[in-house]
Amino acid sequence: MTHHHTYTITKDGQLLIKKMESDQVETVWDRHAAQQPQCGFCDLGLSCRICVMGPCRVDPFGEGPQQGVCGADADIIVARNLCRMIAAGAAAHSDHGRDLVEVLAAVAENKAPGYAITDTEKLNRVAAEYGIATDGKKPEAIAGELAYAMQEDFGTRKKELALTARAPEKRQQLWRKLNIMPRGIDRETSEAMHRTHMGVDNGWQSLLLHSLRNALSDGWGGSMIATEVSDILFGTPKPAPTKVNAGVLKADQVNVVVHGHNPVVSEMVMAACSEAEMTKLAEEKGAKGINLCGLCCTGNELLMRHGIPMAGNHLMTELIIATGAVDMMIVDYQCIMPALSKVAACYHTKMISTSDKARFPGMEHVEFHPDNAQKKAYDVVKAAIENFANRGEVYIPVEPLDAVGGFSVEAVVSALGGTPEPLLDAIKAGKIRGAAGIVGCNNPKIKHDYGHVTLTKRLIENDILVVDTGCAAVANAKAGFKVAEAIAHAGPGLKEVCGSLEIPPVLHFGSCVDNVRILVLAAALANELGTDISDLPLAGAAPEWYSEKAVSIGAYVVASGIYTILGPMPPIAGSMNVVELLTTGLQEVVGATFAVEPDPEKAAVLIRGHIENQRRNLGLDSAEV
Ligand code: SF4
Ligand code: MSK
Repeated sequence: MTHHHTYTITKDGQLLIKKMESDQVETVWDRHAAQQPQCGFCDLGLSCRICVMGPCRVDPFGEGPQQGVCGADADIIVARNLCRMIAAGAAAHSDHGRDLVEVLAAVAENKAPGYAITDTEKLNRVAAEYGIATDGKKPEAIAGELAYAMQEDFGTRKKELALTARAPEKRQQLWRKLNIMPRGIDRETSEAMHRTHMGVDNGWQSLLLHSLRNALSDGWGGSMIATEVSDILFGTPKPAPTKVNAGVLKADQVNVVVHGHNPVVSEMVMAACSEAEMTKLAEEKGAKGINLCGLCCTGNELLMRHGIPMAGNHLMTELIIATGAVDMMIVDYQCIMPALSKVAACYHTKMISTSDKARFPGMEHVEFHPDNAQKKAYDVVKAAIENFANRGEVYIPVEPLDAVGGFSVEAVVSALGGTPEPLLDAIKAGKIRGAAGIVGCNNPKIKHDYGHVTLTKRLIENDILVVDTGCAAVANAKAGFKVAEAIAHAGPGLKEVCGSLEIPPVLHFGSCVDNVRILVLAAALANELGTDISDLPLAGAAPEWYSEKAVSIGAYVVASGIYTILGPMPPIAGSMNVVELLTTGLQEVVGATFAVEPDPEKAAVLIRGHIENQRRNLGLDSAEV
């Protein structure tokens, strides 16, 4: 029954799985095993329950029915299902972005106590991109106008989203030509739901093209707004040291863990935790202080901007509770397994949900809004301190590791001396062969962190710079790739460049919405070279993805011109037409494709091959020979 070595490569994970086994508490791996065999029709994307003439299934072996009750065939059903996955992913990121815009609007009206405009330089820069005059205006006035303009991006009044202007001119023209330039953020998601209703868009190609537009409305719209407004409100990240893994929990302090995605809640929790009055209260209760740690992406947000320690990624979220050291876990939304409250009930951890749109059975609901978040954060942190006395046995199995986070594009460019040129020079000279973005989740179908860490190791060995986000970024930090000494793992060229810049070979770019930082950097490099993103020696990978958001990310990255490898297979294998279009046909359309490769060793070979190919096509290596 002991599977802890096959489930995860991490030491803290292995030891905590063992502990949960002996505590007889179920984990995500147990539930995954209990689901076997998972439905083959759904796995292939061949089941449809869009209407109530169904549910329908298409037989992959050609013996049973080949169409649903309405007559939809395998291609239509697969494309429609994928389209809905992307719509859900785009909706999640974009709604996160909207929540930030609402805070920005409330700050402008002085109705959001505790929140403020932190980066006025960025406020002015982004406002200018929206055509807002900034001269002589107060930051609050600019913020109000910017929030209004961004809200228009969500609606139907625009023909093109404002921030798509950041893409290289050639890319914008291509999107216009293909009719996939995103118009309104909500509009594209809403249209995806309309098209996939029974009896609407039954062209699998046109459905997939719209999905690219929908994904672009996330990448160059909702997510980009989320990142930019987060920087404006909470500060643009700069490199800062931090600590990672389950060892960041402290036996003698009140441990407050934030989990979810939006910094709107976690920033206020952080402010409350650092109040002297709270520390005093914690000391009165016998603790040495308050220790705030993060999980998943809201943790990444705090890590990027403030160096707050990171307890773990997606598949660590249950295990962290099993330490018995978490006095409170505060969640907002996305990637929060409803199982967490059941796990928490076996220990002393108090679970708090905070968003009106994300309820969980077994959690106490304390609703945060811009006007009350500061006060609510005080209330919950006080309750966390009270809960310290209820602790039972505590098991913190490892010591934390060092890492550096905080690589915004602004920080990277400033490390390079104010322009991306030195990075381009290093790429041109072949010292750095290219760059890869490694992103996305954990998934019990892949050994925890093995996909991220193995792929990253192979790429940096071969002089490919890695930038990462989300749970991949946490995996790589826990693997020790995010300290200056990690250049020991890098190939000679990457070692030289990172060594002289004093940066690690793997750069923490942030949370899932921060994948847009990769787009912005790629666009800057392409613009500097006077070319399109699809010509650059770049690649993307989501080695352990699980979520609908990850499909939307993959789709906007490919539609932006970057070859992208998925670890787990998306549910599309039931239609060879759809598979063919996504893995081959898209090259002709957007200049990039998807690939699927669950083995990270093989994925590394594919990425190296692609990057070398791109270099040859750009004529970069001709001078060397
Ligand atoms: Fe079946 Fe067509 Fe309804 Fe889907 S839309 S459930 S294939 S009848
Ligand atoms: S948290 S979307 S499991 S990366 Fe962004 Fe991690 Fe994936 Fe959630």
